[in-house]
Amino acid sequence: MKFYKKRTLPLLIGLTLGLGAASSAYSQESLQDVMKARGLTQKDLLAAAKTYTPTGGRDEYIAFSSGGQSGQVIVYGIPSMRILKYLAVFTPEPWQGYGFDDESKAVLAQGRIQGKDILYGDTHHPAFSETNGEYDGRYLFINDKANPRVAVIDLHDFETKQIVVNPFFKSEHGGAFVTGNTEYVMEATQYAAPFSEEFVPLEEFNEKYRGGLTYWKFDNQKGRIDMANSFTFELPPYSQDLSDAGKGPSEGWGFTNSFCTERYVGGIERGRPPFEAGCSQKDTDFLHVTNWKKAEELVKAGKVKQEKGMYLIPLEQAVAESLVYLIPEPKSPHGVDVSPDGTKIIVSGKLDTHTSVYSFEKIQKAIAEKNFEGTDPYGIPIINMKAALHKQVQLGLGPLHTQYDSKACVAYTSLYVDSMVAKWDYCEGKILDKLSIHYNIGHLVSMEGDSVSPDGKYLVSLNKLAIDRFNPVGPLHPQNHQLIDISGDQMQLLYDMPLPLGEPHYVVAIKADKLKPVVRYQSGWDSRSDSRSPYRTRAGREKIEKEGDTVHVYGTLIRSHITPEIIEVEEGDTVSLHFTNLERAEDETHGFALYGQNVNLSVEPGKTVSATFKAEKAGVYPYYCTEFCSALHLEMQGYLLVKPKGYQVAASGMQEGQAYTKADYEKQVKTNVDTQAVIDSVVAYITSHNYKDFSEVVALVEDATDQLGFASEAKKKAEEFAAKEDYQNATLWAGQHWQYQVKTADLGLRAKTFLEEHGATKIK
Ligand code: CUK
Ligand code: CUA
Repeated sequence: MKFYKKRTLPLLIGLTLGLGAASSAYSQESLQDVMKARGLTQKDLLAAAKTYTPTGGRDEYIAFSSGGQSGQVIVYGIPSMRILKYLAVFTPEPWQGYGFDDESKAVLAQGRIQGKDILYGDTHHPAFSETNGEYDGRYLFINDKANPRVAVIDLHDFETKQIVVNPFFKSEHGGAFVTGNTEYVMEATQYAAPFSEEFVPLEEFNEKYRGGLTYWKFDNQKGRIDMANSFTFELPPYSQDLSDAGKGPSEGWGFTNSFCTERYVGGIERGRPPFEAGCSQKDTDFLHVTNWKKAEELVKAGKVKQEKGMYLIPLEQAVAESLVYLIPEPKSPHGVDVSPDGTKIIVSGKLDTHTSVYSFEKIQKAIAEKNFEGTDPYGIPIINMKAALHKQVQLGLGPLHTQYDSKACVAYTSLYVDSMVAKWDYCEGKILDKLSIHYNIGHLVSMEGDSVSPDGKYLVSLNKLAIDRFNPVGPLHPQNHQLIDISGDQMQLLYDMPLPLGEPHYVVAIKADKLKPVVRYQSGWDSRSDSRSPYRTRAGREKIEKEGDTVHVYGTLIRSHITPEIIEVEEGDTVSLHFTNLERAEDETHGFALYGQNVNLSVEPGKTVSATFKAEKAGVYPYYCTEFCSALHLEMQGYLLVKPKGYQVAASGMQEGQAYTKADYEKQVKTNVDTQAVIDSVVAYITSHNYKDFSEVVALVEDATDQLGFASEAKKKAEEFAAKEDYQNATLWAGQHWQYQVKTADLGLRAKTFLEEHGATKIK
C-alpha cells in the first residue's frame, strides 16, 4: 500500500481497510461450542454443509420460481436457497423502474385486456427455452392464469421483453410449456368461456363456451412470440389443466389433461349444488393428445382460417384431420409430465390414489388400430384407457406433479394430502422411498427436471402451507420451499426457505453456468426493445429541446451528478426525460426519482430510459439518484422548475452560500496535485500488468479514462477563473476537478484489486 502517500485520500484509505481487520474472535470457538449453543445435531451439520455457501461463493443451479399473485418471477440459487432477484413481469416493480419508464410501460401495455391496464398476474408455470430438449439458457416463459397471457423474459439481461394476450381465452392454466426446440409455447385454458367478448348465458354452456389450447409460435431469431404464426385448437368446455410437450419419440405431440369433463355449471344461488360437487362426479376425466406437427403442416398449407390475429382450428376440423384424441384419466387429475426419454406420460388424479403411466407407443398403436371407447359429445375419439396404460401405481393420497431423476425410470411425485414426496420407479411401478415434508406439497422440481437429461441431485418441494416453520409474521404466512438432497437412495431434507411474495406454483432450475447474462448494456441501449435508443445521449451532448408541446431532456448519469441539474419548463408542458447511464463499470446503476410525478427510474450501466409526463402545476420538484452509487451520491441531485406561464427570470443571479479566497483555491490545488500522484501510481500498476486480458478491468479503465478526461476539463476551467482572479469559481471548479480525480482513483483501485486477486502478470 506504499502508494498511499499522504492523508489526502481519507476516502480511498477507508475503502481499502476493512478487508483484513475483523476476524480473530471466532477461531477460538469450537464447532462443538456452536452446536451446543444453537442446539444443532450432527444431522443438522451435515445438512448445513450441503447448503452453506461461503461468502462470495456461487450456486450450482439457478431456480426461477413463479411469484404467484405478485405477477413476478423469483430467482434463487440452489443449494444455498438465497434469493437473487425478483423479475418484474406482469406487475409494476419500482426498483427496476418497471412500469415507471416509458420503455417498460410499453411492455406492460402489450398485456392490456380489452383496453384495460392489468397490473397484476397470477403466474404459475415458468419454462426455459430448449434446444434439442436441453435447457439452453436463452429465454424464460411464464403464464398468467387469471388474465390469459404469456410473457417472454430474455435471460441475457433477465428482463421481460414481451407479453402476449390470448385473444380467445378468459382464463388459462396449461402454460407455459415449450416444445423441444422452442418452436412453440403451449397455453391451455382453465375455465371455459365464450371465445368472443360477447355475453353468452350459462344456459348455452355446452354449445357456446369453449376450452382451448394455443401453440404460440416462438421466433428464435427475434426472441419474441410471433402471434401471426401461432395457432389455437378449439376444445370442448372441459377445464383443461396442465400441459407438457412430447420429447424424442413423442416429439410433435402435446398432452393436456383436464377436470370437470362433467361440464357442470354450478350456481349455489340458483339452488344448485356447488361446482366442487358437480365437477367430481365421474370417475375419469380426459387427457387431451394433440398433434402439433400435423397442425403446423395444415397451417403452412393454408388450410386453417385466421381469426383475431392468429390461426384457429375449429373442433370439427381438428377431429376431421385427426389432430386431437382423448384418453380417460383418473378423477380430477392435476399434473401431466412427459418422461425425459419421451416414451411415458405420467398423470396423477388428485382424487384418486393412483398415478397413471401412459405409454406413447401404446397410444400410437391404439390410434392406428382405432381402438376407441367411442367419442365425446363433440366427436373427439376416446382412446381405450387400458390400451394406452403402461402401469397404474398407488403412491399415496392426493398425487399431483411428477419430476424426473437422472437415473432411468426414477421419478418423484408430490402427494398433496399425505404431505409427502414419493420416489418411485415408473417402469416397474414400485415405490422406492417416501419423505414427509411440511406441509401440503404442490409442485416439486428436480434440477433440469423438464429437460431430456435431468441432473437429479436436488429436489425442491413447493409447499402450500408453512404453518409453524418460521417465526410468525401475522395471519398471512410466507410460502415454504424445502430443499431435498436426492443424490442418494434415500431422500434427505436439508433446508427450509420462506418465500414472501405470492404463491409460487412451479419452479424450473438450470445449471448456473448455462446462464451468461451481461453486466452492462451497449451504450445508449433501450433494453426493452433491445436496440439502440433514439434518445441515447453521450457525455457532453446533454441538451434540453422543446419540440411542439414537449420538452425533451437528453440527460446523462455518471458518478456523481445528473446532467442537467436544473430543468426549466412551463406549466402545461409535456416533459420527456431521457437519461443515459454513462458508466461501464459493473454494478454502477443510478436511479432517478422525481417528487410528485410518479417518475422512478433504474438506469443500469449503458441503459437509456425515458419518462414522459405532463407538468400540470407550477412548482419546484427536486430529483435525485436513488442508488448509493458513490461517496457523493447524496449530492447527485437537481431541480425541475415548473414556471408559471409567462414567468420572467429575476436579474439578481444565483445566490452563493459560501465565499472562497485565493488561499482556498491554492489549498484545493495542492490536494489535487497529491491526488494525481496516487492516480499515477495506480495507473502505473495497471498498465504494467496484462490488464487487457480482463474485460472487467478494461471496462473500469475505460470509465476511469472518461473521468480523468472530465477532470482535466474542470482543471482548465479552474485555471481560467484563477487567471481572472475569480477565486469563487476557481475554487469550485478545482473542487470539481478533485471529485473527478477521486472517482478515477476509486475505479483505478478497483481495477488494481481485481488484477491482484485474479493473478495478473507483469508485462515488461
Ligand atoms: S398448479 Cu398450483 S400446485 Cu397451477 Cu401447476 Cu399444481
Ligand atoms: Cu447515482 Cu446515486
